Amino acid sequence: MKRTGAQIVWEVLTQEGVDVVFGYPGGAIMPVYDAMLDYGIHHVLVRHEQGAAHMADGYARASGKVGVALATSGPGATNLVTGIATAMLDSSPVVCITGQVPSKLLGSDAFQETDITGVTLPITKHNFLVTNVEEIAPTLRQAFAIARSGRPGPVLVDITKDAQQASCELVLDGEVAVSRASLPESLTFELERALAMIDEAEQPLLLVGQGVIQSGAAAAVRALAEKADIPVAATLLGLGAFPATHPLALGMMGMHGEAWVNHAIQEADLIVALGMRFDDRVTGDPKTFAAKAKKIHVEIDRAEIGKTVKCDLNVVADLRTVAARLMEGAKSRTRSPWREKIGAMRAAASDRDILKREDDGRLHAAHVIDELWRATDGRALVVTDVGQHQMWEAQYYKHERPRSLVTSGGLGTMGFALPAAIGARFARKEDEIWVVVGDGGFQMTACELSTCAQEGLKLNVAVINNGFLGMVRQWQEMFYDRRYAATPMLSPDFCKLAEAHGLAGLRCSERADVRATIENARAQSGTVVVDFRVAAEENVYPMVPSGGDIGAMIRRPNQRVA
Ligand SMILES: Cc1ncc(C[n+]2csc(CCOP(=O)(O)OP(=O)(O)O)c2C)c(N)n1
Ligand SMILES: [Mg+2]
Repeated sequence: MKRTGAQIVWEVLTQEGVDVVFGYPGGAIMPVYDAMLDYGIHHVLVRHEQGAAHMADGYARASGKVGVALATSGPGATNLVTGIATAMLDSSPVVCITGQVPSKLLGSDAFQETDITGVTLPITKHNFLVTNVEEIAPTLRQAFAIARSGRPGPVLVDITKDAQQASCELVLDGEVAVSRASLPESLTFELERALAMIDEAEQPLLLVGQGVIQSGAAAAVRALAEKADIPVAATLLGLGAFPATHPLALGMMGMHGEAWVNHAIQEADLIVALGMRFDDRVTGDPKTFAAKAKKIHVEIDRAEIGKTVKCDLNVVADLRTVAARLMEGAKSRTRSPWREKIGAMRAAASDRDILKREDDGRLHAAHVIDELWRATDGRALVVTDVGQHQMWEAQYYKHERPRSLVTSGGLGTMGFALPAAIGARFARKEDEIWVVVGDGGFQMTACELSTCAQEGLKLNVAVINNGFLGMVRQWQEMFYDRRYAATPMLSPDFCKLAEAHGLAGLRCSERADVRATIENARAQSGTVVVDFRVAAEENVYPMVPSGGDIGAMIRRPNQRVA
């Protein structure tokens, strides 16, 4: 039976198992929108296309499935760009479908024409321009296969309006071939070497990244850590890959990592990096990073090998398979001296913990996050924005399970949290979701509150309101002589903003009221925005100055423990 290109788009989405798409209509995508009414896929009307890309990304991160965003040509497509770049840097499987001007107008500066495949070339895993109806089905299917295979990433498919309107026979059979990372025989040598290096090490560490979560290796990694008695540190995106309250869990590494984690990395004689890419926020100066350690890198993307840190052994393969093989082959042993050494470093750091300081009468973000963790029993899905609040969340919310934290790491995209949480809401219908967002980032995409209202969604939004673009202010305080250029920020009344959208708003400025406010928000059926008025000039510690030695952290000024 013949179908139009627009119908074929929905046929393929249906076949791919897509149950929700996030988008915004316009001239060049109207045929696809018209055909949508005849298909059973739920469409979420966003308020800005950036939101559509973040929602698709949040859906993907929360579910492990491919998220889909839809937009028109020109400004619709370019509004997706920040969201696509965010998904690219964090390896999130997203397919963006954009309408394009009719093929006979391509290159003529037609109304709302932008060369979006040109624009997104460096920020997509792959992209396509489709001008022929016959190519729509095979191209879209390939887009899904590319987005989810190997190291996942965003794929954009730009379809001209005439291709959407034309008709052809639809054939949807057969597998779509994509190259898959396999574990060739030759890797046996690498695995044996890795096992020997692990066994010889006295002070080894496992460094877990998002790849552990995405490849489904978390259980095997945990078993490996337990069998070989190896402490585990996580990257920001690796939080949740290993249970935070496990005795071998050390916490987050890097620029705002825990002091004992960074010291342990500098003391280690072996690091086994699993599904992480030695981001500069992790390594600081790569020359001084883990200088005493031999290094093993297990990674699916060959392009990451040796990019910043040269390792002694590289294993380019599917992490789930490698972790299972390492777990099987590892010798059972204990490493109590090493664990005790790290334990002592941890104890020495505890008097700098913000929660243990004498009550100065002010509400701190750490109080809010700690209460949130306790109130939700560590089981919520937390979606964070970018800034100080993001780092406090990473430090104080203890993530026990994979996919319990969604955050923009690589690109550090302010405005990510609210739309990403909306996407996550569709992926995780049963789970409690908390958005942790700064007063600055919230204002970038707060228009999506209207989407929450229209869709009748339940989200809890904790605005950590410090009256500043806090993370930039912190750098100004530390490195620019406290000259606060363009960081004090006036915000609207967030409670009234919520109310204007038909949603509930709550305010909390006292430490004693945090728990009751959280419970109040949880008890309401719709989306609630909580304006937590926190101390203005508080800093995230420890801090490794950009490009510095991770062992040389700026520490919180020591205060007497109450
Ligand atoms: C889109 C975007 N613009 C600028 C920045 C630079 N930046 C990083 S953190 C930050 C401040 C964030 O302020 P806020 O949202 O209030 O969070 P806080 O740090 O105060 O917790 C800024 C401006 C960014 N990361 N993303
Ligand atoms: Mg702020």
